[in-house]
Amino acid sequence: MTKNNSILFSQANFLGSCLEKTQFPKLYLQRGVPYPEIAIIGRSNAGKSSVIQHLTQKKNLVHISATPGKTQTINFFNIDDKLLLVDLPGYGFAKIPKELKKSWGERLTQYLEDREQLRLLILVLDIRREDLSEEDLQMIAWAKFYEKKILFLSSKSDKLTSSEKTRAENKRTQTLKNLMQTEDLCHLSYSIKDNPCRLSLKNHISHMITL
Ligand SMILES: Nc1nc2c(ncn2[C@@H]2O[C@H](COP(=O)(O)OP(=O)(O)OP(=O)(O)O)[C@@H](O)[C@H]2O)c(=O)[nH]1
Ligand SMILES: [Mg+2]
Repeated sequence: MTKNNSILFSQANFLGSCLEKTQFPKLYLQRGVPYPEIAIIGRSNAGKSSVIQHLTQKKNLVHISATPGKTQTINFFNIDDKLLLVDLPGYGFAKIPKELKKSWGERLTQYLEDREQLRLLILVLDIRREDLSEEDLQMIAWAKFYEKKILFLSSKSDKLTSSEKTRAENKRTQTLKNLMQTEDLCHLSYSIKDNPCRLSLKNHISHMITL
């Protein structure tokens, strides 16, 4: 029997913006099974919210800004009444006050540890950055420890020439293979200016999570 597992991202509705785990939405499929969840994570300004907007093709669903630190809360979206997509505040933005930074870190950790239904992490990494940040490495270590799947997205690929892009992709794939200690990983380049990227991301997501 073949099951249609494709996620179309044809409907996206904002469910709420919160910081405390008591406020996280609780949506259930039949028999009390929570909606599976995908979280988009990465450095501030990496392009996380832009990926959500591009994927859902819905204007004004998320806040996008050239200034880092735009998304400051955890934002939940209902996708096709099948799953939740979560836009997380970015890490690594130097200019936010120390106290706020600390509480973001704690809240991010709280989110990650609370959401058993988290099926997939999409780690957004600006393709132009040669090295992964300390926080990126921590995220990868966390995902490995909790056996969460990760899809690596090298964002803003339109900012490089085709040869620079190939070089950056290959180098990063190798870095990620070393870190994950596997040949079997999912690493895609992404540009919000490119429709085939969106289709490819949708296909990969549909393959990586079971509904
Ligand atoms: N050229 C180009 N610009 C992009 C792309 N993706 C994102 N951007 C730009 O990068 C900037 C940051 O994008 P956001 O989506 O707000 O980044 P974010 O990761 O959500 O940032 P925080 O909410 O601060 O953590 C914006 O100016 C976007 O327009 C892309 O694929 N190509
Ligand atoms: Mg954002």
